[in-house]
Amino acid sequence: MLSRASCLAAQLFAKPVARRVLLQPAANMSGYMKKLLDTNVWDNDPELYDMMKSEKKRQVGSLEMIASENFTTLSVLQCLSSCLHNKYSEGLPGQRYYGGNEFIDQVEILAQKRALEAYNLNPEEWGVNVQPYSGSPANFAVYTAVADPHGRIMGLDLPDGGHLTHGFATPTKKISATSIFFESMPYKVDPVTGLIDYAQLEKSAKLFKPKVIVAGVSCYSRALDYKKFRQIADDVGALLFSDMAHISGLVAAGVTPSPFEYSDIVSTTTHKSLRGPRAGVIFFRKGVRSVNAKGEKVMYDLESRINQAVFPGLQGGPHNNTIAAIATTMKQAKTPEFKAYATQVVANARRLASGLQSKGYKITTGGTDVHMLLVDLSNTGVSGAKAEYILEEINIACNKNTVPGDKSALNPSGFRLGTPAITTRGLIEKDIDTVVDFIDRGLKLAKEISAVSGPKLVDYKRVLHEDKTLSAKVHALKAEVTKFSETFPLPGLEEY
Ligand code: DSN
Repeated sequence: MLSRASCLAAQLFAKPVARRVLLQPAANMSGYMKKLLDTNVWDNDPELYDMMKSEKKRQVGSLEMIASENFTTLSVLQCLSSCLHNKYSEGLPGQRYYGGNEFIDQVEILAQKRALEAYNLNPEEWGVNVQPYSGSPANFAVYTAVADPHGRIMGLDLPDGGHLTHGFATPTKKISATSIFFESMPYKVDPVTGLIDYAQLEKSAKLFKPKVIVAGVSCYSRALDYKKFRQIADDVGALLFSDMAHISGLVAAGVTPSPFEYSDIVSTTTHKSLRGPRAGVIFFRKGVRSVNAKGEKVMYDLESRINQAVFPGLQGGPHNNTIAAIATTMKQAKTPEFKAYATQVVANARRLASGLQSKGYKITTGGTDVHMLLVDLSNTGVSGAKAEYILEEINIACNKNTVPGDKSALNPSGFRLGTPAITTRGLIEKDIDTVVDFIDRGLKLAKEISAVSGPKLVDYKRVLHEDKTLSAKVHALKAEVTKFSETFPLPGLEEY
């Protein structure tokens, strides 16, 4: 695969940033103005700045393996901290409710154009809204636009790998606003294979007759069968809404199947595998939807519905600094370096899965096609929570996760791992082998601790910290992980 040097695009990394103010106070400025212009966070708010520095140190010294996280680029950080942040611009380009938006309009139009280009979409057939504050608001805007109150929605159940916004509810409580304000019915994975049970989805959809079927995941390591989703949606007259938040970087790079061919609507966050700012984007179809029995064209009406659901339906002024950051992210996503990055993300995830399997761990679905994988610890004596805790203690960040067949989302039997962030830092396959070794040693320590503590997490944490022999082993392993992690650069600003 890639050499470390070529894997790390030069523009990702910052030159040392001098501590400087951009404007010098003029002699005739009043005291409060001088103070404003002279103020920087490190002098003005050392208490907060110390926290920011600590977080930076944590990021440098840890292996970030939460599948939805990434380290964004210097260009994105510069957009986020730019003067674009200062402007209100409710409305769309050319139709704002506030003056002074000449350049903001240019920025948003550029972000829209580049978002379509990043996914090779024809602007005659697809439109895009780049204003959602993040993925959850984007998804809620989609439902608001196309499903009436109490309209029916089907999404992958949260314990099976779906996202909260796809309609999560327990038997006794509606958890997500999607299930509170709409009627949601989940579809599931096969408890044995861990794969989406499309046959059951098809049967349920015929009974439930949803308005919207969501093809999207938060924890699922295989490519989705969008063609099958389309067929099921067509059979019941539903819209197919793909939430590609996790995989949008991989889709842009062409290393995983694209949802666009089969979907009516596609949403994404921009900060996961796409490596941009924390934001959301909604793509929607335009033009002819179908031709009816009389031979008349039925047109899509998604554009105004979705735009109005975002604003004024759910949001106020768009975050223009973030929209600029989306624009530069979409430009980066078209580069050969980004394609190489996304290819390496998947290669690293596959290596991670096979490495853990070779050490005897069960990987749900038997491996991965994408950037993440799910380690199933059922019947090992170590719960997902215990695994997450020990790994955090040794500076590997991940999250506990339900595995197929788990009864409770609160006490899951597995943990999720992802490679977008560590790949941004330059890790390649041979480094992943070292990571596998760290994880394996961490989980073996978890077993040792559990043998002393018994099943309860609270006792496990106490033993981990209070048993001198065990805590010394944890500290020694943490020191190794930290030393290894610190050899990989972190993009962004040097100071924080
Ligand atoms: N929280 C994200 C994830 O981890 O999948 C999704 O919003």
